[in-house]
Amino acid sequence: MIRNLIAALALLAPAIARPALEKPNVIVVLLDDAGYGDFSHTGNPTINTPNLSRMVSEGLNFPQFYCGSSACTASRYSILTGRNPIRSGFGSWVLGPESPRYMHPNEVTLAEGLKHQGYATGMFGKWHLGTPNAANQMTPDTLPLAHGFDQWLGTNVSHDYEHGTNLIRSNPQGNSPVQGYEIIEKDILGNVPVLESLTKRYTDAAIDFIKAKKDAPFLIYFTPNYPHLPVHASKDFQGTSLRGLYGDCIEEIDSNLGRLRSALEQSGIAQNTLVIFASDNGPWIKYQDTAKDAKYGEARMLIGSALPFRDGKGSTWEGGQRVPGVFWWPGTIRPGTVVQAPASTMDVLPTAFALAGEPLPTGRTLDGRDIRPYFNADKFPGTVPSFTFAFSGFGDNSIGAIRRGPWKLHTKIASQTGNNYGFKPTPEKPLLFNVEQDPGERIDRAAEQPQTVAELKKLLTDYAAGVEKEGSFWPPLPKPDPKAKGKPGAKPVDEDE
Ligand SMILES: [Ca+2]
Repeated sequence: MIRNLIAALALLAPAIARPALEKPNVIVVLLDDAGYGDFSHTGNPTINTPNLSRMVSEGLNFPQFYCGSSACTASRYSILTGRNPIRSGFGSWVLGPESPRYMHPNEVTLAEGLKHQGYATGMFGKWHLGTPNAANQMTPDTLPLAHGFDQWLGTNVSHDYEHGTNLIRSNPQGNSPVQGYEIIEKDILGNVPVLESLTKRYTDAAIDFIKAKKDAPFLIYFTPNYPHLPVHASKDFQGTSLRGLYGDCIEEIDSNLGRLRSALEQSGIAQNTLVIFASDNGPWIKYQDTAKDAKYGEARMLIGSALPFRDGKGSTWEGGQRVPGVFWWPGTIRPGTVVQAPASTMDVLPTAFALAGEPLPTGRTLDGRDIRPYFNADKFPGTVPSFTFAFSGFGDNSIGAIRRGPWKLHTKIASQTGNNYGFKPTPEKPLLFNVEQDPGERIDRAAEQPQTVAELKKLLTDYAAGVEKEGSFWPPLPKPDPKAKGKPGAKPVDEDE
């Protein structure tokens, strides 16, 4: 009787919270194709994102924040490995449902490192780093559980493939498409009820995960499918935003951000949790003038804004890779912190590993940095290494531009719009912009800054040579052969990005 009473009391007693800096929980929220200018805190006049604004006012805002690539797969490789996607060996910036390649098992991911430190690891949302298919012998190495995640609910690729986009969850008893998984819905592109349910469905699962894992450290990688085309919002949010369906979709994500926050607060672990918010690339402005599209509808109304930056998804202009970068950790990051120095999603892994006590992986180059001193210089003394950033905005992940300090040098330009804005750089005659004084990259300074041009040309050449020398975990691909459809070395067969 007494023993039962003590046991019952023990259940009622609140768990003793661990110190805030001891293996903090990490939640990474990564939107798909949202632009820099799509949020209240970046000045959008008709999209209301109060929950993100609250994270900004209570946490840290990086106005100069970059994602790892201007396309989905390559960017997701970067945030999960801390490495530039030119190191991936994918041979393409997007891996469709038929692509043979996937995240190589030798890569060390954010989830693997934190799992090694005892974290529970959950993923909720789009993966896009491999699909089991005939070209890779249906290997389960293509999917999240092979890369450090304990559980997953989400889609293997973007939701706009005619065939091969499936809503999948991990299930130890499941065997579709491979052992350990269960396909919940197949080919979801035309399945509007499922598409409208995704954002809330992922959040519900993430909240269940928070409640179940609150007494020990955890990682949540939360990757909504939106606002990638086709854009959807649930019935509760349709027609609620001044911006139309695109705004409804973003506001639904913002509202669910608030639900995640409430779950942390109700579980008493907000002070033990670092939340990071970013987008995987800029808005898909290739469709900004498309009045009617079979898959995407009136796409021109459903494209976000990269302003004040030029271009968007799929380009080496700043609009391809400038995204919101918000970090929230109450009690550790001081409210209202603004760090004007540049940072990127590649910094997430080295920073999270340092917080968890996990050594950095060896035998490979990491491009990201430990940026903890930006959070709070008293709690994390030290200096952050200087920022050098290579832009790999091409289908083959090759480098077209490099930034150091305020200067950005372009040797070739990628844009899905077909517009070069009047510029024609070459490796011999590159463009040079001061992207702090001229964020829209309008005024070429190359002629008046020959010394800077020479230094950045050398930096780019040396960086590319270093990548070439190190290689990737995948063998080199043969030269593209348009006839070799679906085989390694083939031109990517999937246009979806
Ligand atoms: Ca994307």
